[in-house]
Amino acid sequence: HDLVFPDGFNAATAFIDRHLTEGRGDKVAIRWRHGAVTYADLVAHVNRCANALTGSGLTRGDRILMIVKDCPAFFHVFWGAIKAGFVPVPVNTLLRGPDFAFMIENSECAALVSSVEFAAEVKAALEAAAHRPCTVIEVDETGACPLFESGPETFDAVPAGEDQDCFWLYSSGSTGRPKGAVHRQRDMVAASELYGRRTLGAREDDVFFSAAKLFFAYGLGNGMTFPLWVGGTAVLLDSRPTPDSTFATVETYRPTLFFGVPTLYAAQLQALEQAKPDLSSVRLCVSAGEALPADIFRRWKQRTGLTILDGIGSTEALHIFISNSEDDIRPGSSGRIVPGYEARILDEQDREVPPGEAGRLFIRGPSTARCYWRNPEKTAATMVGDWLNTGDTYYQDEDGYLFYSGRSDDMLKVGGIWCSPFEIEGALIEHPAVLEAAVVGRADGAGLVKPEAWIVLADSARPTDALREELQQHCKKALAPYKFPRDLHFIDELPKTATGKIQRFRLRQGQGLEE
Ligand code: 3UK
Repeated sequence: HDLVFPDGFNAATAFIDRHLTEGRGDKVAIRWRHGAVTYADLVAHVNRCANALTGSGLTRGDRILMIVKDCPAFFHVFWGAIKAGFVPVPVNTLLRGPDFAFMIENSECAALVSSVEFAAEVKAALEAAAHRPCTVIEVDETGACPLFESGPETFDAVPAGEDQDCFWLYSSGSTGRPKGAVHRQRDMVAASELYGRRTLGAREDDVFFSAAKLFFAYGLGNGMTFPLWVGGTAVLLDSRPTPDSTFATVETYRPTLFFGVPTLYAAQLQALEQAKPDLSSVRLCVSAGEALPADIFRRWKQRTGLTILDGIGSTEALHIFISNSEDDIRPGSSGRIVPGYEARILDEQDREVPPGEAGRLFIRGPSTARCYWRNPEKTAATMVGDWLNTGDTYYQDEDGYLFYSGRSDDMLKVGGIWCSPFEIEGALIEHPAVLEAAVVGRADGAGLVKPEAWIVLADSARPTDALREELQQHCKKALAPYKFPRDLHFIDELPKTATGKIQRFRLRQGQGLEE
């Protein structure tokens, strides 16, 4: 890659401070339902936050756990932390108390900043966690927070370096706890320039609206780093992205770029049978998180006239590394490698496979995470030299287009978000009616995977629809709500091998399994 970084590079200078010297102070950086934030306001709030965090006794490299909804305060805390030499760790706000408790302990965060909307789960997490952050701060519904309501509006960035730790993002695996992917100061620059500007074609006059939230690497790029990199405007939605809420946001704020996941595009297409929203401001749509079925691409084009660019990214790579582009689209494919990244598809003996043959996808590039925090085994399996093992199976055709053909683990992507079948099984088994449970992914009519549970009931329980409903509610309460099984099948016994291993492929095929 051709990116150059000055000695002592601090990412906040490139994404925040630069806008004042470039004369963008009066331009709107962020719009949402509680108002607009200009670039000058943004710089002032970031600096106040940097001062307040520095004054609260944190030391360099300390983690700041962020359980913050999409609102300007997310920007202020994230960049204030980086500018002051601390490490922000934004986490999935849909998770539950026990998940947050694990992250508090694992990160040993010195501070925790959370939106008031998540107060109940945060309280439970603080009570359960063995580690206690010394600073605990709440952001109110309008985005106000004591960290940046007062204090000096200037702050000199703490010198860092392009390869110094900058922020973390947790990524979940099929087994075990989430892993903190440690990203460096250069990573957001690399993703914003190589994918955001050069591949997607993001520009200063763009208005960005990401239905994917900022705590996902996908949303973090779409909704924050790309707009800040090109000096554009970000539009934030602080509620659940539904067809209604996303259409209303497009009509109100007239974004030029829209970022969604396949499940949302499918739901929007269904809603468009009735609704007639004005989408005329949008020039381009992007999809990631899971493969975009070619049929959704075609129907969206037919209905709206708009192109969806599918691209694959990951938390560990920070953003998209294989992508379609506006003048080079192959529906059903993830596209070509983004210039600046390299891809290798390997067989079981680590030899490169010929075109047309599927293998394990490895990538290399300037935005990949350094390691997983305090997890040498998972780090060694994933960060192999400077190559990243994506865990995906891909093949490349003769023309260089790359096609997704499954995962090499049991992980499911549901609405673009990771979902471990073992975690859902664990929640089901906690219910007294359940003796055994196995969860597999099943594609719905649009070709998108949803969790499906196969359950052996305890002797005392009867297989009724009421029990199905109860088990679904139980999962929604115990887990992040998107993880509940959409279908439940009761069976007499789970298909197993002679050694007692559940035969998931038989459940996936659903063959010969009497209910
Ligand atoms: C899967 C895809 C096929 C694939 C992400 C854009 O999804 C993101 O990050 P995660 O860590 O998940 C990564 C995994 O998700 N996947 C993502 N996009 C696609 N599979 N086609 C796609 N277009 O298994 C990958 O390994 O949650 C997406 C930008 C940043 C991201 N973090």
